[in-house]
Amino acid sequence: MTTPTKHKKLIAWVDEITQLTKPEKVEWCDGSQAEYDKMIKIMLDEKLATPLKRPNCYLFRSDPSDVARVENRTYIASKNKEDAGPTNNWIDPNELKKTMTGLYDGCMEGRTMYVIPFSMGPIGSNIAKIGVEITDSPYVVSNMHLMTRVGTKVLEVLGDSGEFIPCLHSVGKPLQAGEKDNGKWPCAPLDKKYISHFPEERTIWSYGSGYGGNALLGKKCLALRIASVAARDEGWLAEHMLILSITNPQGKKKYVAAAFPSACGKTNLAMLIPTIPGWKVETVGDDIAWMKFGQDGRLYAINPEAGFFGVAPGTSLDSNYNAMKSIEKNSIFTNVALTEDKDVWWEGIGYKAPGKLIDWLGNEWEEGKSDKPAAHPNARFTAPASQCPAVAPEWEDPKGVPIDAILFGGRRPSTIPLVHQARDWNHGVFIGSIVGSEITAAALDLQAGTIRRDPFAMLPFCGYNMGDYFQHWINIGKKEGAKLPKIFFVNWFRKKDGKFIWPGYGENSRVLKWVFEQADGTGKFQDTAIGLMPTVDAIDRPEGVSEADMKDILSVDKEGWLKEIDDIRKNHYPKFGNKLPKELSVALDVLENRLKG
Ligand code: GTP
Ligand code: SPV
Ligand code: MN
Repeated sequence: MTTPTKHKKLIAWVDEITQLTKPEKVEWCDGSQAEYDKMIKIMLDEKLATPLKRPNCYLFRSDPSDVARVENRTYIASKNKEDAGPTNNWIDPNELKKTMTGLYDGCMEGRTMYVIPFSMGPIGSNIAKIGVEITDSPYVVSNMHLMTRVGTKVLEVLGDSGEFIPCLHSVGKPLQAGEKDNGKWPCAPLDKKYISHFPEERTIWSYGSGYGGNALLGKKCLALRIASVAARDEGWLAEHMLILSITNPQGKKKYVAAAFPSACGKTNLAMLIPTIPGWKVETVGDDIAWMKFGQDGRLYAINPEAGFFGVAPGTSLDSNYNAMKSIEKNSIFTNVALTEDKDVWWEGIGYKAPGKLIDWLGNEWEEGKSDKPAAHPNARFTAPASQCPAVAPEWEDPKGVPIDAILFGGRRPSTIPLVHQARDWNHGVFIGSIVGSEITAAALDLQAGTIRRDPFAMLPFCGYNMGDYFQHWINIGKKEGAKLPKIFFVNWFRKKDGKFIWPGYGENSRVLKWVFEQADGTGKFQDTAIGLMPTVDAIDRPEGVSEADMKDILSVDKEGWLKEIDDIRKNHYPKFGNKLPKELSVALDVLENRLKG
C-alpha cells in the first residue's frame, strides 16, 4: 500500500511505531464504507462480531477484564508530578515510556497495524483538532468511523506539515504464527493495561485495552485530557458536557451545556423529549463540549464527536426514544445480551427478555433464573449522531452554538435539591468544584454506589492539576467583555425509601424550562442560603410526585448541607493545597455563614 501523505513527521512516526510493534502489515485508513465493511468482515471471520437482525448492526462481547475505563491504570505523565495534581495518577514520563516501550516491542506481531487520521470537530473547522490513531484493533477502526470523522479528507487538511496529536494504541495481544483470535476478545491483563497521556508533548499512548474511552483515543484521551491542557493554555474550555438546544412555545431558542459524571444522564438529557407541551429539545452533543469565546463575548460550544458511545442499560423507547431510534441501523453493540432472533436486549430496554438469551459473557440466560444481569451494566452502543431524530440542524456548525446555561449534576440520593442556581460565575465555579456522585459502572476499578467528589464531572478526565483547572474556570469569568452563561446545579436522583422521587427523563424538561426562564430573565425565583431556587409554583409538579415530596426536593436541607460543607472542608478542598483558588474557599465560608445565619 502506498503512503497517502507526504507529511514527513507523520510518516516518520508511523515508521518508528512499525519498527517497534512489528505488525504483519500496515494499512492507512480512508474512512470509506468499504473499509468499514472490511473491518466487520475481519471480525466476523474471527468470530468476534455477531451479525444482528438490525441492518448493518453487530454485537461484540469483550473480555471481563475489559468492560469499562480503568481509572487506576490511567496516567497523566507530565514532567512534574505537581502538574498532574492530586487527583491524577502520575508516573515520570521517561520511566513510563520505558515500561510501555517494552510492552509495545513486538506487540502487533501477527496483526495489521491501522493508521487512522481523524478530526475531532468538523473537518477543516478552525476549532477542530486532528489526531492520528495507530491501532491493531479493527474494532477500534470501525468505532472510530462512527465516533469521529476519519480518512483521506483529514490528511488533505493536515497537508505536509500540519499539526496532529499522535495517539498510539495496541490491544497488547500479539499473535503467534498461525494463531487467531478465534472468538476471544484480544487484550492484556489488567496490570498490563496503561492509558497514558504526555501533556507537554500532546501525545497519547494506550496499551492493553480495546474498550471505549481506553481505546477510542479521540474521545476521553484527546478531546478531554489533552484538549483540557490546550484549553488552559489557550483560554478556552474542554469539558465533559452534553450540548442541547431548547426552544420555547414562542420559538425562542437557547443552548444548554451540562456536565454530569459518567453514566449520570448526559445522553438522556441531550436527547430528551419534553413532557411539557410546546417545548422542543434538540441534540448538539451528548458527552463532550469544546467552548470558546466568540467576538460577541459569548461562549460558543462545538461537539467534537460524530457519534454516540452510549450506555445501553436503562435505554428504552420510554426513557430515551431518540437513542432507540438512533440505534436501529449502522450501529455497534458491545456487551449487551443477544436474543434468539438475533436482536439485542438489556436490563431496562422496556420489555421482558423474549425467551432464552445469550448474556454478555456468552452464556445462556433466562429471565428470573439468574441473579446476574444479561447485559453488562456498562454495555454500550456506538451510533452515528446523524441518525438521531432529534439531532439539531446546527450540530456540525463549525462556529458552535452560544451557550446560555451550564448545568452541573450527579447522582445524589440526599441533600442536593432538584435544582438551584449560582448567584454569579464564581459561585458557579464553586458549585462545579463540589460536584459529587454515586460511582457508576462506567469505571471498572471503582466500587459502584459509593459517593465521591467528581468536580465538574472531570475527575477522570482533567489532563492537569485540578487546582489549576479551578483557577482556569475562575479566569474565564474574568475575561473582558465576557457574556457568561448562568450556572445551575441539578439532581434527578433524590431517593426516598430506596426509590427515585423525581421521575426524570422527559420530565426533566420542567427543570430545563425554569433554566430557560432564568437565562431569559423571566423565571420566578427566591434567594436561599445555597443560591437561587425556583419558587414553589415555578416548576409544575409531574404526575406521581406528591406535594410533600416536591417541597422536599425543592427546599434547602440545612443539616445535609452542613455535613456537605464539613466533608468539603475536611476531605475535598485540602487536597488542592495552595492551588485552591481563594474564591472557592471564600464561597465555602459564605455558604456556611448563610446556612448558619
Ligand atoms: P457516559 O456516556 O458514561 O458519560 O454517561 P451519560 O452521562 O451519558 O449517562 P446516560 O444518559 O447514558 O445515563 C446513564 C444511566 O442513567 C442510564 O441507565 C439511564 O437510564 C439513567 N438515567 C438517565 N437520566 C436519568 C434520569 O433523569 N433519572 C434516572 N432515574 N435515571 C436516569
Ligand atoms: C464515560 O465513561 O464518561 C464515557 C464512556 O463516556 S468512555 O468513552 O468509555 O469513557
Ligand atoms: Mn462520558
